[in-house]
Amino acid sequence: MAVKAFLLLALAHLAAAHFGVEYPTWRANTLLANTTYNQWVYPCAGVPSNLTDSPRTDWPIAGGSVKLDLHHKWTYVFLNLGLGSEVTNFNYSLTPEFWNVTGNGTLCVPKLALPAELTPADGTNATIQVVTSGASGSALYNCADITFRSGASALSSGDCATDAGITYVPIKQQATNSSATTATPKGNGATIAGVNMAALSLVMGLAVLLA
Ligand SMILES: [Cu+2]
Repeated sequence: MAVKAFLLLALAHLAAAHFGVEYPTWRANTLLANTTYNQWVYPCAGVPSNLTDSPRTDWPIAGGSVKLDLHHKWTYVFLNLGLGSEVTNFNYSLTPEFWNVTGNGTLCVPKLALPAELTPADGTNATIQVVTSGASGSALYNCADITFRSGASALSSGDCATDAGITYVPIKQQATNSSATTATPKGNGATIAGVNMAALSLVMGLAVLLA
């Protein structure tokens, strides 16, 4: 009975959790129960890039909107981009400061800037990869195919509303505090670090069980 209940809970998690990409339109709905798609699979949840019926959204040439449907209580979000019609290398980061998102529901960012070195021509195909990560460090993936268009515009503020209760904080990469790295630990530093790591592992393990 316990095993059956656990399996039902696991299945409920598959259906209810993870995340969706509302804009640009994702390659396929990877949350549907009757697909073999799996958001744990890099780079695009197992959705191939050559589906004949997959949508391709016209997206502004200088960067546009991204709208996500987040189901977890908190998540880290990374957005990457690769050029081409069948992208295998997502070598541009659209989130040099990745997002620490608290709350679940709709998160819409009106205009995502492109990296300075990326200046696509009108009509260039590309794919945006959305990566989310939680406490365990393992990641979930979805992709949305776009065409850069000089005539395309960002979503209106009415179409790009973020649900109340959702906040996101871009995480700045910080230079290491030099005094902290050069300081000599008092007492047995290795033991202290080991204890902390064990405690951290335990917390993360519990988080996985509860996720
Ligand atoms: Cu989930």
